[in-house]
Amino acid sequence: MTDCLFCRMVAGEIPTDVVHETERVLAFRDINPQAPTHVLVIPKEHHATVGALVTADPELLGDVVAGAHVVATQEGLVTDGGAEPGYRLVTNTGPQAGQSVHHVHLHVLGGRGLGWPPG
Ligand code: D5M
Repeated sequence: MTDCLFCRMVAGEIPTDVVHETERVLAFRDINPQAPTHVLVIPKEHHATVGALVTADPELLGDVVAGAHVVATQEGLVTDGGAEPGYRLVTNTGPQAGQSVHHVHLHVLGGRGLGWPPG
């Protein structure tokens, strides 16, 4: 039994709205969506931050980014620089960035205009 929320979701202990899954990656809808599409993409293996993940297993980070691309494609957000809507990938690291779950995750955000710079 782990106290990591996302590890518990990987283990099937908490209801999870899964939109994409591979052997090593899970993608599910954020419980508090900030845009029409707001999906979190995580490695099933626990790594606290993106820095920890890329240091330990850069190939797995690639798998997570590939998972985000699949999700964006499924959601109709992928663009080649043309008129398609596009999307944003965010990974918050540490308290000043607002990381609240210490299991690395990519936010896939899209479906509305997104302001820049972020708050
Ligand atoms: O993002 C952590 C994100 O995790 C935040 O957007 C809410 C989301 N969250 C928290 N609990 C759940 C559950 N149970 N299901 C789905 N999504 C969840 P951070 O960048 O760490 O602030």
